[in-house]
Amino acid sequence: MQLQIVEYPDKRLRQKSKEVKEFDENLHKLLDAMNPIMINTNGIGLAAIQVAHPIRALILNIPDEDGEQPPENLLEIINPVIIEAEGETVYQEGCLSVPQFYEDIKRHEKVKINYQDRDGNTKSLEADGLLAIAIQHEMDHLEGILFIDKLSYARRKKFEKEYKKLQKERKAKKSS
Ligand code: Y12
Ligand code: CO
Repeated sequence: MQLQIVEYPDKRLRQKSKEVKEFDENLHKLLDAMNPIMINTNGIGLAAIQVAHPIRALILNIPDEDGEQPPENLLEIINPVIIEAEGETVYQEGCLSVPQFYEDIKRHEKVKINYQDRDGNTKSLEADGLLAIAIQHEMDHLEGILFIDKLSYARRKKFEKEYKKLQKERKAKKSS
């Protein structure tokens, strides 16, 4: 399956993703294809909508203390729901759909989620640290929300200006 990352300001990122009801080969093929894209682009999290599949599925692989992302650490999270959230933390986030931009974003420090695995089994996960932040970032994608939506008005304006310039430069580079 050939997948490409959808980049801001593509409107497809603003869709609300649909609940996964079929835990079949199509879902498995999509999840299997998402993993190499995430790893090869130095990502730690990727929602299906970022590869143009608006379903409530996301993958995460938080680097270990050596910066490695072994396949056994891969988390596949389907139809997640946050059932508990506490605390506050700020972390500099980035997103594969908003290349070359990083910004401090406030999130809950800890979350507990219920979700399903690729076979539809119900699971529960308590997360803190970077995992909790990444879960919240990826779950926002399922609602069509991007981390840049959380910036102040002034910061967002600055971002739009900088991002347009970057996009122009990237386009010029590609066509040269
Ligand atoms: C903290 C940090 C990130 C998240 C959400 C998941 N975000 C990512 O995985 C972002 C990855 C990313 C990777 C990049 O590197 C390449 O594309 C090669 C990158 O660099 C550029 O765009 C040039 C930007 C972002 C949650 C919490
Ligand atoms: Co993202």
